[in-house]
Formats: sequence, structure tokens, C-alpha cells
Amino acid sequence: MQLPSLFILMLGLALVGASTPEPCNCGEKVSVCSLAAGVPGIPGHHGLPGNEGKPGAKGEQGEQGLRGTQGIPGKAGPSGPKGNQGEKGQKGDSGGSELELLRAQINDLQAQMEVLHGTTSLTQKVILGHIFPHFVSVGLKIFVSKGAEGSYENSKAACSHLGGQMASPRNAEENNALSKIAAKLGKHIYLGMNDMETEGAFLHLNGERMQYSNWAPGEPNSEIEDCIEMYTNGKWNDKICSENRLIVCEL
Ligand code: MAN
Ligand code: CA
Repeated sequence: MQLPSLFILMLGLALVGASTPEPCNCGEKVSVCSLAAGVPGIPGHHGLPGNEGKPGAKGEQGEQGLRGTQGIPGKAGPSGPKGNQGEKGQKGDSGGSELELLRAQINDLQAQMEVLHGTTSLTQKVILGHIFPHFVSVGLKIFVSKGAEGSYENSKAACSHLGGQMASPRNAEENNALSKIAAKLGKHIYLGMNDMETEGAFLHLNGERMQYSNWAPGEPNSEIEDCIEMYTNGKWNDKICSENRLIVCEL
């Protein structure tokens, strides 16, 4: 090998050896140190992580997310204006509600009451018939008689003793009912009203002024006749109070 060739070989080896790092804390000056060192050193440790890089470019918008769950109901709003009345609903099914049950029970009770009323009414008539052979029922009033006779005062006392009072018809219906007893027995009946206190002012036994009357033609016609008798035809005549007349009471 010629000398120039040897020189080039030596230089090449020197350059290859220079590329091997050697231990030193040069950091960024590795190439300078390497060139300055004569013998290749042991490889150094990895350096510390570098500073955080700059933020990358903004990514593209992602796809729409899934639908969320339903939220809690909000507060009730203020009440609106009153609406028009709706059409009447259809009749409900029977026996369904508590109201229907009560209605059915009330209907049952009413039916029972009617039966009971009929029974009581019949019982009353049977008992009354035994005590008073002559009686007639009109509205809530019952006229009764045993067929006995007496003066006005006797009659008044007898009826009071029974817990009633002398027959005192207050309307045509009651007067007609009472007249049936008079007609049946063919006897006149003293009524409860009189004008003993003031002539011409007939009063009921409780002091009320008489409203209804059924005077016979020309009656009343006497100042001394302070009582009233009913004829068998139901017409009235003012009469002295001391005669004997059929005693009829109202209960
Ligand atoms: C006649 C009529 C009656 C009167 C009686 C008295 O019948 O004058 O008005 O009350 O007599 O007995
Ligand atoms: Ca008279």
C-alpha cells in the first residue's frame, strides 16, 4: 500500500471513531464534544421529556350524541279561564260506584217504608174501629165518634179527654168528610168554633180567626146563637150551645 492510501485509511478510521459519543453533560453540544474527545465513551442515558408542544389544530365537529332522559316536570301554570259546560254524560253502569249502592239502599228503604206505612195505617184503622165505631180519615186528620151526644161544653171536654178537640173542618175536603158521619147517623154535630167572645167573630179553639165556612143560606142569623152545628148535608147553622148534638172529635 502506498503512503497516500495509508493516510486516507487512517483519516477514515479517525472519522468513524469520532462519530461514537462519549460521556459528558454537553446536552445540545454533543457534536462539538464528540469532536473534541479523542476516545469513544459509554452511551449516555435518555434525556428528560421536552416541553409540551403547541395545541394542535381544532378537530372536526363530532356526530350528534344520544337523546337524554326525560327531565322532572315543571311547576303548574296559573289556572286558565272557565270553560263552557259540557254535554250531559250518559247514565253510568248500575252497581258500580258507592253512590249507586247508596241510591239502591235508599230505594229499598223507601219501598220498606211504604209497606210499613200501609201496615201501620191498616192497624190504626182496625184499632180505631174498635174504639170509635164511626170515623173518617182525611189528610193527616181523623174524625172519630162513639155515637154519643152532648152539649157544646160536654163535647169540648170529651174530645179534650181523648187528646183531641171538637171537629173543626178547615176546608171543603175536611167538611165533606165530617158530613159523612152526620149523614150516616142522621144527626147534627157541634163544631169547635164559636163567637162567644165577640158577636159575629167566630174563632177556633186555639183562638185563630175562622177562615173557612160553609154556612147554610141565611146563617148565621142570631146574636144568642154562639155555637155552630153541622147539618146532615154539611151546611152550617149558628145555634145555642146547650142542645145535645153528636159528639165528633178530630185527632
Ligand atoms: C131555624 C133557623 C136557624 C136557627 C134555628 C134555631 O132553624 O132560624 O137559623 O138557628 O131555627 O132553632
Ligand atoms: Ca141560626
